[in-house]
Formats: sequence, C-alpha cells, structure tokens
Amino acid sequence: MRRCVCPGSFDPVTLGHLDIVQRATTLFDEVVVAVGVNASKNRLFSADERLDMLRRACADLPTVRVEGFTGLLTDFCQAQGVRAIVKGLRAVSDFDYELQMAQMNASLADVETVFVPTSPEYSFLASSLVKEVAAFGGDVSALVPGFVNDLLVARLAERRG
Ligand code: COD
Repeated sequence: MRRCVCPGSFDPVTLGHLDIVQRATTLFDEVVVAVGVNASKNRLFSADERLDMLRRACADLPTVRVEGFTGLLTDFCQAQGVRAIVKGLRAVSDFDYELQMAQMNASLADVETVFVPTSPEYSFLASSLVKEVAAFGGDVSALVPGFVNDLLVARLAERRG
C-alpha cells in the first residue's frame, strides 16, 4: 500500500492545505495528515481544536487519516511506516526552506519529500495571512472551509474581549 504524510501546523487549515491533501489522495492509497502539536505559545487554535478541524474538513475523504505528532516529523513517519512526505509549494520563496527541510529529513531517516505545486487560486494563501486579515476584520470566507471561518471569527472576537 502506498502511503504518505501531509504535515503542517494547520493554524488554521486553509483551502490551500486541503487542495494538497485532496490531490495527495489521487497519488497515494492512504494519506496521513500529521498535525504538528509541538508546544508553541503563538497558536490561535489548540492542538485538539486543530485536530478536530482537520478531521471535520477531511470527513469526505475516506482514505485520509488525521493524527497529531510531537517531536521530529521523521520519527512520526517511521512510527507510521511511511516513506513519503507530501508538501505543497507556493512560490520560489517556499522552495529554499522546503528543500532544506526535505534534505534534513532525508538525512535523518529513509523518507522522500514529494512537492506538489499549489493550485494558482491558492498560491498566495497562508494560515498566517488568513489570521492577520481576519484579525483586522477582513473577509477570509473564500479561503477556508465555512466552519473554520466561523471558528476563526469567534476566536478573534474572544481575543478582542
Ligand atoms: N498551497 C499549497 N500548499 C500549501 C499552502 C498553499 N496555499 N499553504 C500551506 N501549504 C503546505 C506547505 O507544504 C506547507 O509546508 C504545509 O502546507 C503546512 O503548512 P503550515 O503553515 O500549516 O505548517 P508549517 O509550515 O508551520 O509546518 C511545518 C511542519 C510542522 C511540517 C514542520 O515544522 C515540522 O516538520 N515540524 C516537526 C519538527 C521537525 O521535524 N523539525 C525538523 C524539520 S527538518
């Protein structure tokens, strides 16, 4: 069985992430979406919230499984018996860092990174920008699943107090 891992922080998940996950399902028999839950003070959504979001967003993709991971991604891949990491590439600016991570991961374990080019309509899309635009009242409803937009608006309203 051909399996891959699609890793990320997903804070929050965007349509750009989901496009890569959906396209990975056409290349691999099983896709493990790996939600990085390493401790960080700067997350808008908790690990459990991000896991719930991904499970809900991928509910209509039967070959997708969502798992959390801590520590090194390569340790997670080895524990899952997966040799392929699928990453989306948005622009040349992504490439330098993604190449560095791919080579580091390959040096740590027997894993290959497969790069999937972003769909043009999502090439500008990043979780960080979605949060920034939403925090200033901008409409990001076309960029994230509807329920994620609702959670985002509610969380930012809570934060504003
Ligand atoms: N179009 C296409 N792809 C996209 C888009 C988009 N609009 N937006 C995001 N993506 C893809 C990219 O491939 C990106 O890498 C991935 O989705 C995840 O994006 P984020 O922003 O949710 O996640 P990151 O970049 O914060 O996640 C980084 C990891 C958690 C994968 C990384 O930090 C990691 O592997 N951490 C574990 C610790 C480790 O092993 N460190 C050593 C690394 S060499």
